[in-house]
Amino acid sequence: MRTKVAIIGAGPAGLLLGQLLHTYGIDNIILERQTAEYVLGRIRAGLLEEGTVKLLDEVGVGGRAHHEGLVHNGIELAFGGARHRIDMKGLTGKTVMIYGQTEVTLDLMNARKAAGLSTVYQAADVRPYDFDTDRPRLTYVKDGITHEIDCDFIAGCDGFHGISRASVKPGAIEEFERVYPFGWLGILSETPPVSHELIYNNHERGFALCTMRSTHRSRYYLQCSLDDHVDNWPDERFWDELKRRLDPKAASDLITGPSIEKSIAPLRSYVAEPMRFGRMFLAGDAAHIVPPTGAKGLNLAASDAHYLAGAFREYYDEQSSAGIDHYSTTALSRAWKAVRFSWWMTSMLHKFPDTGTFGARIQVAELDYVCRSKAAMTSLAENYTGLPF
Ligand code: FAS
Ligand code: PHB
Repeated sequence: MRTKVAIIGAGPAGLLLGQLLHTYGIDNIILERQTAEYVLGRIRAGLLEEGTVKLLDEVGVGGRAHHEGLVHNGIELAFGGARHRIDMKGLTGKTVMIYGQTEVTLDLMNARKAAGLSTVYQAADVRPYDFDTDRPRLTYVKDGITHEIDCDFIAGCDGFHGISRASVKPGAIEEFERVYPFGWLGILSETPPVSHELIYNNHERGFALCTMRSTHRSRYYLQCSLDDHVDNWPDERFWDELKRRLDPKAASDLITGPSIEKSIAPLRSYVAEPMRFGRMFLAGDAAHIVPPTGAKGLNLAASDAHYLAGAFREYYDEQSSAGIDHYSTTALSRAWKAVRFSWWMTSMLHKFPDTGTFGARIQVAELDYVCRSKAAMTSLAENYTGLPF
């Protein structure tokens, strides 16, 4: 079989790239090792930048997000028992939207299916070959049969543990990483959110985040140790600990209920440079990982897809390689700014065992400065709502 662009991975990066390419009339196929149900079952991101919503609109998939998504004008930072609102819309004119990654993925999957585009789920043992030549190809196994795909380009949208980055010769990649000494224990509950906007809590017992999926479905996170396990956290313990980390009003307003999902995610910052290897390009978590404190992971996957689709469009429509030659530089420039912001939010809000009481005072001083300075609040709001593409 032959196609123009072979995409590995049906997460947000791969699905959005595939839909953008379809919109530009560029033939593509997606190879996904899991089932669609498995991909949809992963509970991950929940917050979209305006730029990401605009991309969904560009591929005709934004309707349900506009109907069901919650537009937020601000967030709150809580420390020392008080909450401080950052008026993002007032400071930058921009907002964010609460709309779960699961819904984004479902909308993109449905659009792809409706357009009759090729997606191979349960594609096992995907292997990219000859991407350092002008005749790259992929093989994969489906129902015990090995298939081969000849293509012009390969897009590695297969996440942090995918095959595309792993297929690059080690000397060809420079990696930058910071692993944080804690994780996030997340819970999903069919309960009304404690507040109409997100609350990021710095507390001496550890970080806590109050977020949501709708007006009747809440998501909460607690900083936890890396060797912790979900089994150590029955619902009652989770709710008790969350109340201890919230300000008094939020603690008294909190409505608890049975969890419908509970999981622990490790936190790391990671960037692989470059994001292009001949005719194979990395996008999304395959190239970079951010701690979710800045709500950037899904949104970076979207901006990578935007840059890469534009580069392929230039190649096919204008016979120009300028876009593909500049893709890595352009995508890394925006990715590193999101990596910095996510690191800064994580450093300011979490309990770090090794920085002691001095570190805790520095955090409170930084939070106090941010919440009193229009310039500092504007900088936070600019980054949180998403820097320009
Ligand atoms: P994804 O990992 O989503 O998708 C990659 C796809 O490739 C997967 O479907 C995988 O099955 C497939 N694949 C992998 N290897 C393959 C192979 N060899 N062959 C074929 N297919 C293969 N971001 C936020 O902004 N906010 C959050 O709160 C947040 N929480 C997160 C919680 C967790 C537990 C995790 C892991 C991530 C979280 N993220 C969050 C980040 C997350 O949303 C990612 O940024 C986002 O999924 C990136 O999308 P993709 O790059 O498409 O990668
Ligand atoms: C979420 O809703 O899952 C979410 C929102 C903002 C974050 C992290 C996670 O910073």
